[in-house]
Amino acid sequence: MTEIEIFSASTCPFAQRSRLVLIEKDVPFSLTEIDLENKPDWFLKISPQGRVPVIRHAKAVIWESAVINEYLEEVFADPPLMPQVLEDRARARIWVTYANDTLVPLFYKLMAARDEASQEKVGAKMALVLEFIEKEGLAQAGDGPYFLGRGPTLTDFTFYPFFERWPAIAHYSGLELSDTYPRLEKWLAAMQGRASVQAIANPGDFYIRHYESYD
Ligand SMILES: N[C@@H](CCC(=O)N[C@@H](CS)C(=O)NCC(=O)O)C(=O)O
Repeated sequence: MTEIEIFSASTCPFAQRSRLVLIEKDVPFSLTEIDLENKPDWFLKISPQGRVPVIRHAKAVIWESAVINEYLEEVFADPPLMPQVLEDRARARIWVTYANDTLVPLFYKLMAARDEASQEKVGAKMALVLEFIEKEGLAQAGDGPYFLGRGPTLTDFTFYPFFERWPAIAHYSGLELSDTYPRLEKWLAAMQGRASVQAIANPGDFYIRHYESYD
């Protein structure tokens, strides 16, 4: 039985976060792809801000990927994608907030930077963010490979879509994920090895084409 409907767009990193959580939890769902350039009227009635992702579960309509993911975690508790220890749960949320407040806006700023001066300026800020993730976020996980240790949590699925799109960042801004960030590389390899990620991953070229004229 289909329990959940998700309204999504294949290019959307926020929708990808929630699709990954649904797959990880093995929740039956139906997916409706929305053309964001040409949103149908019926979709605008479901999604108050006209954005994806949105899920519908019985009478509940929920949006904002971080909120959707917390909702899925509460309704479909098994397998858990949050740590059990309260302090660790708080830490997972700290990094979800960091992804949303710091990484994501800078990601789009860097994607939009198409001249050398702004690439250098925004690229330097992004390098600091990567270093912070490496030395403050992933370092606390011991041998990792995930943000909270040996098992993935909502935090990992919050960050991952932006790193799947990194080939486009590297292509347009020149900022590679080099071996300066060994923990980040190990984390990315662990994420790329997951069946959920492989089931819906797009290749780098897909994103290079998608972000060709981004501003
Ligand atoms: N903060 C939201 C962001 C969602 C978002 O920006 N979605 C984009 C696609 S990636 C969208 O629907 N854009 C269409 C629009 O804003 O008109 C979340 O985490 O779900």
